[in-house]
Amino acid sequence: RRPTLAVVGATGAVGTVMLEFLSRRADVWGEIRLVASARSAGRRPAVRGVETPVLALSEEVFDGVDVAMFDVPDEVAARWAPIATAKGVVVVDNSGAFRMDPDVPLVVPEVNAHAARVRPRGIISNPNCTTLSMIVAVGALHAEFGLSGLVVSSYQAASGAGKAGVDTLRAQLAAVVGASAGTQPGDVRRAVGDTLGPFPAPLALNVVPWVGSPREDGWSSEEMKIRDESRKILGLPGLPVSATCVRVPVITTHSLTVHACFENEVSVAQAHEILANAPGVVLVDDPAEGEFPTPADAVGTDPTWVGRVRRALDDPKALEFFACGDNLRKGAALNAVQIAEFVAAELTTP
Ligand code: 11C
Repeated sequence: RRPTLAVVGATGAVGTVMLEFLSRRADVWGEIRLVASARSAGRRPAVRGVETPVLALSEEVFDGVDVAMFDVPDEVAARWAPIATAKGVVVVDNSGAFRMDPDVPLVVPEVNAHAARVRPRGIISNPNCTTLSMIVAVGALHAEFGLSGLVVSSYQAASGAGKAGVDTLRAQLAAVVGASAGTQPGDVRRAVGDTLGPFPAPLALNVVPWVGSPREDGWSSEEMKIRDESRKILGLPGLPVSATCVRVPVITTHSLTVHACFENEVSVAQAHEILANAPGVVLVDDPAEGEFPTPADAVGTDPTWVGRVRRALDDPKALEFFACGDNLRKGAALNAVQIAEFVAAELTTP
C-alpha cells in the first residue's frame, strides 16, 4: 500500500508550492488529502492533475493518514501536530514550534537525513527558510574542512513574511515609482504612507536591518534561529554563530553572505570542487565575467546557488561566500517534501 499524505495549510504560499512539487516529483503517495482552515475549506486546487477538495482542519482528517506536512502558524502546529501524531501520523512541521525540542529532529536531507529516523514524538521539523538558504553549502564544506565558526548576514525577501509581506512590498513599489522618492530623509516614508504591513520600516527603495521579534541583548528571533538551527542540523552544539538579519526589497529568494571558519586550511580551488559536486548546490563563480548568483536568477528554482567564494585575506582557515535560494522552495516546501518522501520510503520498505 502506498502511504497516505495530508498537506495541512494546503492553500497558503508554501502549501501551494508543496502541491506543485507533489504534482511533478516521482509519485510515491496513495491518497493525498488537502487540509486548511475552515475559511479555505471547499476550495479545489489541483494536485497531480486532479482537482482536490480542501477539508477543514479537524481530528477526523488525520484518520488513516501516514504522513502529514504542516505549514501553519506556530501556535496551530503546537496544538494540532500532537493530535495527528496521537493517531500514528508522522508530522513534518515547517513551523518554529518544535525545532529546538531535543526529541524532534531538525532535518535537511542533504546534510543530516539520518536524523529523520529517530523521532520520539513522531514529529520532524523543517528549518527556517533563512537557515535553509545556506546550510546545504555550509554542510558540504563542513564535511571536508570541519566548521569552527559562522558569521552571516542575510538579505531576506518579502515573501518570508507571507502574502502580507509580498502585498506590502508591491504596494510600496507602486507608491514610490512616480514619487521621485529616495533623495531626502523621510521622502520614502511619506510616499509609502501607512502601508508598512509586517515590516518595521519602508521596504521599497530601502533595506531594513530587522527580521522577527526581539530577543535578549538586542538580538532578533530570526538571528537566534539561524544560530540554534545551524548548530542542531550540523550536530555542533557549541558552534560560535553570529547572524545579522536584514530584509531587502526582493519578492522571493533569501540570500546570505557567509564568513565560515574551519579547523583546517582551505583553498578556493578545493571549496569550488566541493561545492560543484555537492547535491543540491549550484556553483556560479566567475565575477570577472559578471557571473554570480542573484535572487532574480535563483527565484523559482530548487538549488542553493553559491558564488563569490574567496579565502579570507587574514585567515587561511576561513572562507567568504554568497549563497541564495528560493525561500518558498528549498527554504520551505521542497525540504518538507524531501523529508516526507524519506519517511514514505521508510514506511514502504519491508
Ligand atoms: C522570514 N524566515 O523571512 C522568516 C520566515 O521560522 O519559519 C520563516 C519563519 C520560520 O521572515
